[in-house]
Amino acid sequence: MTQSLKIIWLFLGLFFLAQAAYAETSTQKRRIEEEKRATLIDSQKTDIDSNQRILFDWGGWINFRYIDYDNDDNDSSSRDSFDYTYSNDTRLWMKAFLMPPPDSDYKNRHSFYLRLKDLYITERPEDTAGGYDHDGPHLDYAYAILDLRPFWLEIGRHYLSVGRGIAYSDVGDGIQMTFLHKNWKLKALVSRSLPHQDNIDTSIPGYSKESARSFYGIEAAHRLTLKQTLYGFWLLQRDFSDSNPIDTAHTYTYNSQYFGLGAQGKLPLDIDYWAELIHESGKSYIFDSNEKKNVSAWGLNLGISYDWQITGKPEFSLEYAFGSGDSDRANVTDTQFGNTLGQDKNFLYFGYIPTGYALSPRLSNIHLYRVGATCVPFEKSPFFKKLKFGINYYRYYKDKSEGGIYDPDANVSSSDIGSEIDLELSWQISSELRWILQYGHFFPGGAYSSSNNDSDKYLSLSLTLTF
Ligand SMILES: [Ca+2]
Ligand SMILES: [Ca+2]
Ligand SMILES: [Ca+2]
Ligand SMILES: [Ca+2]
Repeated sequence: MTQSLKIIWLFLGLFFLAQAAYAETSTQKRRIEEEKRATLIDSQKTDIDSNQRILFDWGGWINFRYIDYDNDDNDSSSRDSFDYTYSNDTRLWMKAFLMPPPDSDYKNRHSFYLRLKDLYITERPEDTAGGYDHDGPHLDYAYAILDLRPFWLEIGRHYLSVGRGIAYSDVGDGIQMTFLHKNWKLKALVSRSLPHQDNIDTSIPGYSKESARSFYGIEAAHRLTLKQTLYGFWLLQRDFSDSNPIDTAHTYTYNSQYFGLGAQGKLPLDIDYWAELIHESGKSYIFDSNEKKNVSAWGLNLGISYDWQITGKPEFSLEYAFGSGDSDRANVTDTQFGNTLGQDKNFLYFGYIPTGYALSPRLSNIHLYRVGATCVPFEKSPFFKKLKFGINYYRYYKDKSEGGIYDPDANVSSSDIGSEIDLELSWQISSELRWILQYGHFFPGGAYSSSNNDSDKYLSLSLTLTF
């Protein structure tokens, strides 16, 4: 057995030795899926300089993960209902490219990509409320890209988004058309939520693995200079979800639209920046009275980051994110315990923004401040050159102190939600093996009552094999 194989088995062993709590909230599931998606993105690309007319390739990706979660309930005196999980996620992909003839003026490249997903999760010991969940095998992606330049048509099941992906980003069944001309990029999309997708509103009967929402979006981006891009988008979300069993006493329909403006590029000293402002409007229902109310909400994300070009590749970032809240809403995603009075000012969105490992809040009724750094400390070492260390510090405040946030335990009327420190150690051991450790510690603030303000801890160990 080689030295590197021994080390791999050592890390695998750590999976089964570590003991502690968990079951993911939907924001945690989403972050994990986004991180997986990022490591799979290369499988969707191809080598442009090939001389062959038809390229075909396939491969696989297997992720083993152990997650321990402690005091999701912020109460160390009561047993955690979420303790820990083991998961095994397998993705198999294939792709085919139809390339232009060599030495021809015709440059169009059409492609097809297919990916299957099979996720198996074991939650806590079987002698308690835990159990198994087998999600799959599902069709993860299946899409074709038709290159009709200056138009590109993407058809099928794939990842769609507008702007930075906060208002909307998800895998959906849909069509997207992109038009590129000089410094302009225009796109239009229509998509439908996936079958078996959980409803964002967990108060609707049968919310689990049942959701029916459609998204219609347009976006225009203009590159002003090589270093500055401005963009704007409009997104319409229509809710066709039904309660199951049918609940005639309550209406759960949540229809919304989003208008966004953004900019990204470089500041002096080569500092990267991004800025996006989103206004949400729409209609939601009050649970008890079934009164229809207007939604009027805001989202904002601002950030800068700097890559220092020295040994160790240090990178620093600063970020602010905001999602407006409603003072009479206890729950930020549901109709029940949702808006009870007047306008619904809660920002509810269908995309993603990273908000940390442990508290992992939605961007609703919250101000989030983040400062972070990453580095590659041993880039000169042959074995550890792809070992990367990252740290993030988060500070969270409520927008409306009387309102609730994504964590139901933060139910005291105080704007101080608390702070969190997240650490990540990732190591690309070889081209086939990647190991990641993530640890998050959330320190609750005044929004937690004195009997419910113990720290949340999150620990994840992950090993990914690709072939
Ligand atoms: Ca635990
Ligand atoms: Ca909590
Ligand atoms: Ca507990
Ligand atoms: Ca209200």
